[in-house]
Amino acid sequence: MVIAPSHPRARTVALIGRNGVGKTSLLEALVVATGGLERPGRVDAGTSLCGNDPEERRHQMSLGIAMAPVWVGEDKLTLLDTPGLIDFSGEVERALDVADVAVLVVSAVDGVQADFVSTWNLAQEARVPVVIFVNALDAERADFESTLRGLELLVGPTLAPLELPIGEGADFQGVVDLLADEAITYDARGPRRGPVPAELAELEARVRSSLLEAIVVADDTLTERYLEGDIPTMQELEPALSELMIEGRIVPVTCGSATQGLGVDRLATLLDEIAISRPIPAFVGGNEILLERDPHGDPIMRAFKVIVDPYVGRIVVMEVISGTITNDIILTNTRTRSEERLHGLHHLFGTKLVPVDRAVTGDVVAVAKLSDVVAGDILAKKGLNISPVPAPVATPAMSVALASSSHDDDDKIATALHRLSEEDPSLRIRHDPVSRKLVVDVMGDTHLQVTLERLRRRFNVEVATATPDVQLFETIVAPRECEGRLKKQTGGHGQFAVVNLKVEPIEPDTPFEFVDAIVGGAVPRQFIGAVRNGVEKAMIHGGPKGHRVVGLRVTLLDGKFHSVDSSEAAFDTAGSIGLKAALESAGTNVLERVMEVTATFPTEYLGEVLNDLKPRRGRVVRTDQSEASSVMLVAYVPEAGLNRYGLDLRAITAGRARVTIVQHHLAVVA
Ligand SMILES: Nc1nc2c(ncn2[C@@H]2O[C@H](COP(=O)(O)OP(=O)(O)OP(=O)(O)O)[C@@H](O)[C@H]2O)c(=O)[nH]1
Ligand SMILES: [Mg+2]
Repeated sequence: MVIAPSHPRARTVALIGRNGVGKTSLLEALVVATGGLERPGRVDAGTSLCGNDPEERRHQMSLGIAMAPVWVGEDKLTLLDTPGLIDFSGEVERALDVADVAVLVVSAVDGVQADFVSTWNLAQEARVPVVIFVNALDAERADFESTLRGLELLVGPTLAPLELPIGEGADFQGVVDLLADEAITYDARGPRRGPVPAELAELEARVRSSLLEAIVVADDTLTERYLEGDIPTMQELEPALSELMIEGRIVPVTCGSATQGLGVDRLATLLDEIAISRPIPAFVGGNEILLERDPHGDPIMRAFKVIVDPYVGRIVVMEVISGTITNDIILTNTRTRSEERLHGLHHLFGTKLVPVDRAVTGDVVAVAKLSDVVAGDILAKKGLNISPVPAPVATPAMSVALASSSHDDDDKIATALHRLSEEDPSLRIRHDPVSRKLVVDVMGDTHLQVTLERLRRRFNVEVATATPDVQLFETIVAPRECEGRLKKQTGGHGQFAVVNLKVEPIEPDTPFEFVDAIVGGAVPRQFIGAVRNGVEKAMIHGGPKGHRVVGLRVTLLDGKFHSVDSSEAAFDTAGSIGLKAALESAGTNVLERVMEVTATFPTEYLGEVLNDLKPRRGRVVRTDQSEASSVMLVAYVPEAGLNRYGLDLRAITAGRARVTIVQHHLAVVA
């Protein structure tokens, strides 16, 4: 492996795109093309740098961010490989948070599909400049032209195709550089330049005009010239194109094959030219600002990923926001205010750690033995008051209850899950107080499956899963007066207490009300609290239908006591007896939780989203269409209909919905 001793500029590149388009293969090819590896490994043979943990191999897909550095000349680019399956889109968001530029990979076989659109949208939302790489041009059924048409439809006039493939499928040999107007073909000795083949003339003319249009549209002076009929030459357009690409105002398209290594060297050079260090949003002294990436500034770093390595232990991966970081530097974690010494900086080549002694602004380093640093933390020179802007919390797609054989196992499973969630922030663990079960929130079926496999392999725990219980409640149907009487004589002291209660329904969401209407000491003062306790205990214990009782006002109207045989315990029991009698004689209604669902998504999906709410017994409260292309929908939906809502909404809206779900009220089960 080539490791440059020093590197004045460092930046980060995220490889994004749908499942199986060739991101992990492209990372491998970029490392080879830039001299970091002699021969590429293969994802399908389990020999690639990234995507090689046992679960990744089993599922044949990337499951989390993986990385490797490449050097293009003196510059270092940290490549972040991301998973394509939508279950793991949280990882894509985290990579985009760090990236200076994103390579959006699309397969020339499948073209632009719904998943491509959702990844494109993620990059747009993160405001990361995008380069599109049309991959797999060597594959059978590769179709560059139709892929390009799909891209033109999605991206619009800012799409700037820089290259054309020469041949497709088994005939794929290289690319045409549209700016230089020359062909680059590849053989065993590498790339070779030559004239553009005549059979491509027609396509070249069309694609060059797309490129010309993209440059002209983004540049005012060129637009003016163009409108006056003065068409600039490609040589004249070149400087404008570079500038526009650097500013992220146009979307360049390049093409090639990751597994054949064709066109990949050109992508590396392009990335090096256009990636500039993006400023990082942060709170400084309480105000949100963009932190400039100053190589000569104070040392500041941000943690973005935690990895638990079987040999090294816990590793925190951090990007350098400003300044230079050297081995053994002491920085303050601005969240915990504790000082952290950075023993041992490393570069990560896939899973391999390579020690380095310094890291410059824009660089990414892995640091071991930082037990209190979590993803999102900022480490800075002592005295700097900088805190991170919290990342939005993704709504889980589904929840699953975990069943284990004993309580001891529960503790073990909870500990193991917490360890996994450090590496995988999309995994959330809760303890359901009613069913007393552990519940995990996951981003989809594959996410769940991988989590269970990791529990088994790493922690040796086996769990069964079940749909989480929906919590039900009950309340009295109508007001009722009842007596609670306890009279026992079992040798020595007896037990005696009588209470007369009026039990009436109130709003089920309001707290329990207890009214003391005793006059003349029918129940002595010191026993009134015990009556209330007894009533509350019976409510928690459950009504005639077995659910916790809520929404009651209980009035203690009257009672009787005995100077020797009455006690707190006796009045407590009498309170319980009285309440149970009232519930049984008046009858109860079962109540369920109704959640407020707030979803924002492109307006075109509104009809389908509304249809989907019907079988869930959802009631639309309002829709807000003040944003031109998206709609915000608020609906009340019973909890029972929501278990896989995140997943279904994602399918309906091609992953373009944001949704929050909070408890709103209780309602009688219809
Ligand atoms: N013919 C051909 N096959 C490719 C190319 N790139 C990738 N593949 C194959 O496509 C399959 C998936 O490639 P990966 O690199 O794992 O795809 P990915 O985008 O990382 O997939 P996820 O991690 O699941 O999102 C593998 O079997 C690769 O060998 C290519 O350029 N040409
Ligand atoms: Mg992959």
